[in-house]
Amino acid sequence: MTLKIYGIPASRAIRPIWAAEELGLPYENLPLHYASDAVKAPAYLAINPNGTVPAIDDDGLVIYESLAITLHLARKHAGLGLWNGTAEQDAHILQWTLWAATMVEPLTTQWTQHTRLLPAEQRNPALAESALVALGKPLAVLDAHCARHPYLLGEVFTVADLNVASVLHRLADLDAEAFTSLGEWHRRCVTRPAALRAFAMRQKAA
Ligand SMILES: N[C@@H](CCC(=O)N[C@@H](CS)C(=O)NCC(=O)O)C(=O)O
Repeated sequence: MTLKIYGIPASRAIRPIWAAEELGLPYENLPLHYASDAVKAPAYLAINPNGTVPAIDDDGLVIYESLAITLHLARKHAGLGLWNGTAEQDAHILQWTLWAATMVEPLTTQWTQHTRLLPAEQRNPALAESALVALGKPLAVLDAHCARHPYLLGEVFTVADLNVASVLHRLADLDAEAFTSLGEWHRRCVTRPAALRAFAMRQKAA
């Protein structure tokens, strides 16, 4: 198999898995758990020196950072459904991807850590709450955008939608309650056949 995706589906590895499913690419998933010794072992550190998942080996090209991986796959397979290859599209794809990585993901990570990922005794409800309050601002921006366009770049689903929707995944139910347009856009993204195939892998592995 020329495309190897490292990381269990119940991790940020779901992002490249979803992208590969959208693009119809054959791939092999190597289900390394992020909390296992294997991600800190020399063999894997040679692939991703951060000791985190995901990483990919795309026919010898090794990349880490989940959102960079999805951008790479979309560009390499331009025209297959995640990017049509125009400079205008590319600019907005980068805008939304960097927005999600810098304005949203640190807060969603803080919220997730303190609501479900950390052992109960280490969770701090005040930190969960302050992340949620701070998220109100970027989510209102996204909600206003989604009220005017079915997808982030307009009429068609692109890798920008995949990246932003996957960063927001854990918050989806809350978003749907507070931000109607955002919730509808998110549902459109995560009920795509490729998304459902990717998420089914997560459930199967759980
Ligand atoms: N910014 C990185 C974050 C990667 C990351 O933190 N992955 C988590 C799993 S979702 C992990 O491997 N954690 C293990 C650790 O931090 O030791 C990306 O998007 O790929």
